[in-house]
Amino acid sequence: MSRQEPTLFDPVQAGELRLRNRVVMAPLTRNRAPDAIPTALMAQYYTQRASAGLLISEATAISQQGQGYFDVPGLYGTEQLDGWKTITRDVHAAGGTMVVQLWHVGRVSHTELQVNGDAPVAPSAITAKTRTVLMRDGVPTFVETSAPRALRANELPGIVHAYQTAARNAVETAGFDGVEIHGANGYLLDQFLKSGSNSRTDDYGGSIENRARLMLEVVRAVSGAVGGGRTGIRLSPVTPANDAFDADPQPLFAYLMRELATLHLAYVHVIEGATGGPRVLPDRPFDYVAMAATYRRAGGKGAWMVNNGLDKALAERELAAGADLFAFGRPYIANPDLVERLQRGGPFNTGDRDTYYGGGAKGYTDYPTLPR
Ligand code: 8OZ
Repeated sequence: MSRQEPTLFDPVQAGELRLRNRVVMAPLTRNRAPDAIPTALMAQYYTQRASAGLLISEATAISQQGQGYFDVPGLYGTEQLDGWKTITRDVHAAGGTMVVQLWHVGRVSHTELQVNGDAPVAPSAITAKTRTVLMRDGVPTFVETSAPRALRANELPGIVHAYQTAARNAVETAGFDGVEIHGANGYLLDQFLKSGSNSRTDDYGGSIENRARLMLEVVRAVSGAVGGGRTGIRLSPVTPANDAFDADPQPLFAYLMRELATLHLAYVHVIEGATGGPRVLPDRPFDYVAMAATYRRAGGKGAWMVNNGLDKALAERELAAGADLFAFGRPYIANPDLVERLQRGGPFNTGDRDTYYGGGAKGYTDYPTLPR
């Protein structure tokens, strides 16, 4: 008898994480955490979505220096950890599994959000051609990012340590099942990785090995603290988000895959194409099949998670091609019961863009589920 092929709705193991299905809620910035403290409303929002195989939290700052937007949550204060603890308790009571996304924005920030109004930090003093969002008279407003200063090499151990501390607190104190290192979308670790934002001449710039060094130090420190089987990483090889650019990404990500394969991670999460945009960029070709094959050939056993513009049919094609987990972003804003809707073939609610970032319950916890 032939073995039954798994479906999107069958359980799967990702490192130490036993997931009840393969549908993942992608990390989604929603800017509803005043003073960086997670709220009861956020607990309601995540718990509504707990039928996902895995919930990945919105990007969450590991330190004040890692902050880049108004009202995004943190993991570096007692009240922040207490807020998350309520959320993970409620998600677990609903049978869900949840990791927190560890975030340092690097140069994608503004002096107003930094300690003492300092310049944001980056691999090099190169301003990102992008904007952040600050609150102005109660209205979320786009502003140009501030000019960053280059981190000194002797500051980098402190940054690695901040990731490690945040990860430990996330699991031991806040009750998360694991962590996802945000290595994508033009934030700090991606800034080090890519040639467009890193012109350093020390051990952290220049060659592929050097540009990948900080990210790999962070992965080792975090997985050392909470276990590789509770650690995932998110990558975006060619996204133009936040002015990210690498002149030759294929060998860069091949090197990363060979290194990550040795660290026994829960999963590798790959944004295919432009974050929230086209999956294929004519001026930025990239072979994701080759990237995954390099990881597997090097012995990588983590789950392979794909993201960007998925619908059921595309997720099923990627499943047949060997991917294990399927991260849905925007569909999860408007469909708390997305798993059931995918199972039934729809219908799907459409999200209201005006309430994506900031605000309260409207456009956040008020999307209907299907009648049972
Ligand atoms: C949208 C708005 C602000 C931040 C990312 C953390 O792109 C984000 C983000 C997305 O990874």
